[in-house]
Amino acid sequence: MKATAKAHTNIALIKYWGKRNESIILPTNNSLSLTLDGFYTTTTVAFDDSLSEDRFKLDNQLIAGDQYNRVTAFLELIRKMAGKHIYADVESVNDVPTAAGFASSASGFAALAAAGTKAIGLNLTNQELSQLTRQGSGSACRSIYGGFAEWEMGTKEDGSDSYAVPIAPADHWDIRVAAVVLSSTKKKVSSRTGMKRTVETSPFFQGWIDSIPNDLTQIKHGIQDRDFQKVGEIAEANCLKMHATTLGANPPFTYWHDTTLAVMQTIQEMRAQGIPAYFTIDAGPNVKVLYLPEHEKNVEQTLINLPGVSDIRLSKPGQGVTYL
Ligand code: 2P0
Repeated sequence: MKATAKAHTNIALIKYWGKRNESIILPTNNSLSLTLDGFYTTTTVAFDDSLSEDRFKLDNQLIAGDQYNRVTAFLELIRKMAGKHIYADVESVNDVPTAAGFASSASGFAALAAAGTKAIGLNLTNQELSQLTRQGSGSACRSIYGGFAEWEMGTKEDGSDSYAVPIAPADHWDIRVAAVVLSSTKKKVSSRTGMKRTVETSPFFQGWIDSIPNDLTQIKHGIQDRDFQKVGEIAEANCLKMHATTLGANPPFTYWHDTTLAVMQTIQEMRAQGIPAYFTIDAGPNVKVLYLPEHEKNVEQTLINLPGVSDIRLSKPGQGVTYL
């Protein structure tokens, strides 16, 4: 009753921003991401009938509090599915540098879902696994697949049609992502709080939702055709629209810092000089830059020299969940 799984994090090119059901995590729009090989979580789950409660170790530290509660609530879903009332020992190792501003919850819940279901003897399809993973953390459902994946929001209120589907595998296209790590990254509004406030109060939220279908259609064509300019332009514009909704919220907020803006401007200047590079930003101040392999040196050199930038972490497209 023991299994180990590895899952990579992902970066959304069309963002998930808004929930219609907070308890089973149903989104208000489809989203689309690229799984990244540079950032991953490896998790071992061992169910053991001598345990009287779940145990969760992250990077060799015993975890209590909110993080523990989220893990044990998720294990409860697995136990219910399997019809077995048995506690687990969970050991996770994160190779997702927190400072890089990636949600380790994406790789974390994807690895936990895969290892947990296998350990308890459930043999799920990827679709079933993605649907389950979604209930741990929304963006994690996309990490079941490698390369490009789309999370279909679904229409049913029981969540049975809300899961990710593969769009193109990792070897379809060698597109790169640089995570630009800023020296000061204090985050004031969590993505859960930010999303909720935006849905409930921002007059720009409906405009955001209305713009999604066209962005999705266009970016999927761009991915199929390996059209970097098209994919980059749509991803950058989609990110800016998501962040615009936060300025309309009550109370208003932004995830951007001064260095965030400096990196955004630098990317736009690079483009003006003929180097194709585009940015995207999640619910935090760090910037992710999309570029093609032939421009890697130039992108890295330009960004590392900016004041306020402390590190650059490069990544290629990554694989979906694997069992070790
Ligand atoms: C995304 N983000 O699509 C978007 C873009 C942040 C901005 O998914 O509440 O940690 O666990 O479902 O997945 C961050 O939110 O939120 C996120 P929950 P999650 O990647």
